[in-house]
Amino acid sequence: MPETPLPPLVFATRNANKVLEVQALLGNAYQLLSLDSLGCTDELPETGDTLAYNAREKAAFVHERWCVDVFAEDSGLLVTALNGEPGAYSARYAGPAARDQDNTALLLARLADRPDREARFRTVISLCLSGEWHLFQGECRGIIGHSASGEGGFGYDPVFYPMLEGGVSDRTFAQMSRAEKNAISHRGQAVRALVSFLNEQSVI
Ligand code: ITT
Repeated sequence: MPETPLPPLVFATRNANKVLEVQALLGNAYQLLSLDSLGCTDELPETGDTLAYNAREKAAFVHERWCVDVFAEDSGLLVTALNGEPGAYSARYAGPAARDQDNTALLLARLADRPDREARFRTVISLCLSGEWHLFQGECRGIIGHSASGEGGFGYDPVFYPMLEGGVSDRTFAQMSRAEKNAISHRGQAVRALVSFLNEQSVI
């Protein structure tokens, strides 16, 4: 019997870390296509100041050009003592060409004399399926440490201590395995909501 081809789904991102995290959650139920495999070399637009706007803008850009089922996500770190900064600007907090270390260093500097270290990561996923739009979200609360710890993950992971059921974790996201992070992370929650929606649509 020939195998039924898996439904293709494009993940509109240029962030290879995100693809690895999402692929682990999707398992083998989809043919997760990258922008490269579509032949898309354009820079994805991200012009809004909210995560929801940017997620939809990225997915719409791909949908309009390739007419494929596609999702995009936008994530950010919202720090309470900084009135929700860096938020939708998380990737560019220290400037347009900022590296993860630059952004993290700026965050630690801005929080240097602040006792309130509360923060949350937030993810919004925008899915265009058969021309219909859907939104999924996830959030993970935690505390910003005073210095970076751990080699894993990306972005602000080395300074983020997630809140667990029994209290704040004694390890940053960067000190956890990908599976440990996925189980509690903002992106993990949003992707599980996406997968369960796709299951309900009998797409799998
Ligand atoms: P896209 O191609 O999907 O846009 P990106 O890296 O630009 O990839 P975002 O626009 O979602 O990603 O930027 C979010 C930034 O927020 C990202 O560069 C990190 O600095 C931070 N961030 C998002 N998720 C994170 C996570 O799980 N751990 C640590 N930092 C994260």
